[in-house]
Amino acid sequence: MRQHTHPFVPYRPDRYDEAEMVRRGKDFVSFLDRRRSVRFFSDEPVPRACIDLAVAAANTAPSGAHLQPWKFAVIGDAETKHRIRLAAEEEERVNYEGGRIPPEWRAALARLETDSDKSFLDVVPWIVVCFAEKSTAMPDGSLRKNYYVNESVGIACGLFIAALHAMGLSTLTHTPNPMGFLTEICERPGNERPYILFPVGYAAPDCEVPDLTRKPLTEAIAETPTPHRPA
Ligand code: IYR
Repeated sequence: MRQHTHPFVPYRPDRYDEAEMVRRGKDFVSFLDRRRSVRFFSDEPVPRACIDLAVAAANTAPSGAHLQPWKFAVIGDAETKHRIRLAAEEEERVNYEGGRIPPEWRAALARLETDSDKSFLDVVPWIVVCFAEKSTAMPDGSLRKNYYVNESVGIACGLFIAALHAMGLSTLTHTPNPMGFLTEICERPGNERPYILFPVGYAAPDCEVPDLTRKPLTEAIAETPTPHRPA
């Protein structure tokens, strides 16, 4: 028996035979591969329960020292969504029309056809803003430092995106730059910093996305001194 200084519980994750492992893996990849980032949304209402479920999925993420340094602000009222749109567009006008995005970056973005128009922020039924907590306010008023905040919150956001996709919902990993205005509009405390803004809804019936492909596995798997080639 291992001796522990803190409580531990047994953990027995599901096991499958090899054929079943591959089948499940392929199904999962095919499911994820059907996801696309969306900029054309329907204004059709989405149940709040679905947003809560996506946050619940995010909330399962592994995190540094299990300190779970994320907060998700859920905005569904038209007035706040509009304030966010106006503030995001103001910043993005400086980026696109004021030259804050350098030419090389502009060139990389060209195929996405993005511009300073962020009208989707008015259209979507929900905006979810993920905030990262560099530190967390404790009940006694002290501040507890968090660890690996970017890694933890990034993983949580990935799970959030996957959960929305599982429910037939669409989103965009939107990072209006800079996004300090979200702290003010969402009335969040100073220990939190806006991390990603997610417009959430159904894709518009006439939604289009850039015709992009994903890089092949041979490029995703790094060369190492002892190569294990993809099967
Ligand atoms: N923040 C800008 C620019 C932008 C940057 C990247 I990297 C993108 O993948 C897409 C857009 C905007 O939201 O338009």
